[in-house]
This record gives sequence, C-alpha cells and structure tokens, in this order.
Amino acid sequence: MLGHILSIDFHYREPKLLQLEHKTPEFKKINPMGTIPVLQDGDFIVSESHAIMQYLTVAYSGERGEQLYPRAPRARALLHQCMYFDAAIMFNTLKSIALPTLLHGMKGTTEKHLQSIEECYSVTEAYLRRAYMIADHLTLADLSLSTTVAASHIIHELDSNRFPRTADWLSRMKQEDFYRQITEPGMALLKKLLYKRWEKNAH
Ligand SMILES: N[C@@H](CCC(=O)N[C@@H](CS)C(=O)NCC(=O)O)C(=O)O
Repeated sequence: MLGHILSIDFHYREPKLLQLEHKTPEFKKINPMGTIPVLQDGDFIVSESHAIMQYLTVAYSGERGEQLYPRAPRARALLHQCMYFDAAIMFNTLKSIALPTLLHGMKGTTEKHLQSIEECYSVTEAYLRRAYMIADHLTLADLSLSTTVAASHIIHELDSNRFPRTADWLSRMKQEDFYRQITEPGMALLKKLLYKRWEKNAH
C-alpha cells in the first residue's frame, strides 16, 4: 500500500511460502528471519515490514513524508506505539492462528485465540482517538494496523457495536484506492486459504 501511495515501482518476487521457499539457505542470506517482506534497494537490504515502511518514507516520500511519518516527538511516539503493538502483539496473534492452520493441520480456532483477537481489537479501539490512528490524516500506523485488523476480521468478526471506532476506520480504509488495489486481493486469498484448510484439516 505504501508503494502504491508513493508510486514506487517495485519488482515483486514472491517466495512460495507453502513450499517453505522462505526457509531455504538462499532466502535466509537476504533475511535470516526467513520471513517476508524483505526489501532490496540497490545493494541495501532490509526486512521487517515496519522498518521497511519507515525506510521507504524517509528515503522516498518527498513532501508526503511529514504526513505519513510525522517528525513531532509525540506524534512519532504514538505512531511507533501503534507499529510496535502491531509488530509485537497483534500480527503475532494472527500468525499464531494462520501459520499452524496453513502448515501444521490446525483444525480451527480455539476460544483462547478468539479472546486474544478481541483483546487486540480493544487496544486498537483505545488507540483510535481521531479519524485515523494517530491523526486526522493517514500515517504509516494506519497502513500497518489496517492490514492486521482486516486479516484478523477474517478469522474473528470485528463487532461494530463493541468496537465502533475501529469498525468505522476499517471501512474507510477499505474504500481507499491503495487498499482496494493492493490489500483486498490478498485478503480474499487469505480468507479462501484459511477456510479451505480448516475444512480439510477437520476431516
Ligand atoms: N514482524 C514481521 C513479520 C513477518 C512475517 O511473519 N511475515 C509472514 C508473512 S505475512 C511470514 O513470512 N510468514 C512465514 C513464516 O513465518 O514462516 C514483519 O512485519 O515483517
């Protein structure tokens, strides 16, 4: 989504995750963590989506940089709060369900899984005090968290009565051109894969 916003012409190479191409020694030379995304910019390589987004914004966003990644200490601290929450907690909650489902025959979600997602929704609801995560305009925090919230919603519906601000923010994010073009197709694929696996793993 950030690449779309900044009109960066990426050359995408997708390792076959289900065949564990990202765990091969060749792939681990570019990212020892064996995860995607990884960005290669000339002879510079960086992994971890949040670090990649910060790098791309600082390096390539021109005048949009101040909006996407505000420099004011408090705004930046709140933005980092959202991104660290995403990187450390919410994405891992999602991954602890998706990965065993896709790779290790997990049959479905447990009450504990759903409760962990609910706890994450409570945090986004509390963080969201403005139209967007930390401001009245879009920042990197919205790009990273909207992907994780949308993917979590595939697994456990975001109740708009309990989390009205998050539901409203997500539906606005979903109308953005960058979301529709980049994220929506990925979400449709994730949904299909997860539900197909749960059906298959249950038998
Ligand atoms: N904190 C990392 C998480 C990266 C991550 O776990 N990516 C997933 C795909 S969205 C992955 O590579 N999964 C495969 C695996 O961990 O085996 C980031 O934000 O880049």
